[in-house]
Amino acid sequence: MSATAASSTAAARTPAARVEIYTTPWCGYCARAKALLARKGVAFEEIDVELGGPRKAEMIKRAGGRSTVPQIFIDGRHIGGSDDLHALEAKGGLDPLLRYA
Ligand SMILES: N[C@@H](CCC(=O)N[C@@H](CS)C(=O)NCC(=O)O)C(=O)O
Repeated sequence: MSATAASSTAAARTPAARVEIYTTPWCGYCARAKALLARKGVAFEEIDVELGGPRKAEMIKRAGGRSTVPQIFIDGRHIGGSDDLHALEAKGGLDPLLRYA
């Protein structure tokens, strides 16, 4: 593959943004959100809130009261859940937030 072709695929680029995703292990929406990020070559920090506790409380506070998983943050900005992430991607709003190098 030429360098030009490689750089035209999202997976070949490296986003600079910090992506955090609060999840639980058996959550289909979480899997869907993580699959989208993985497809785009986005590294993310995953925070498992299955057991509740302070990280779950932190998630709800940061998400403005939303308690479903996943909750996704890019550079500290609340994106929402899996549907929100996919909607953002569909309208072309995700890549600018990811700050691809
Ligand atoms: N529309 C939401 C749905 C998320 C959702 O329903 N997550 C489930 C787990 S897969 C959940 O948190 N259920 C617990 C609850 O509804 O309180 C999204 O796209 O993220």
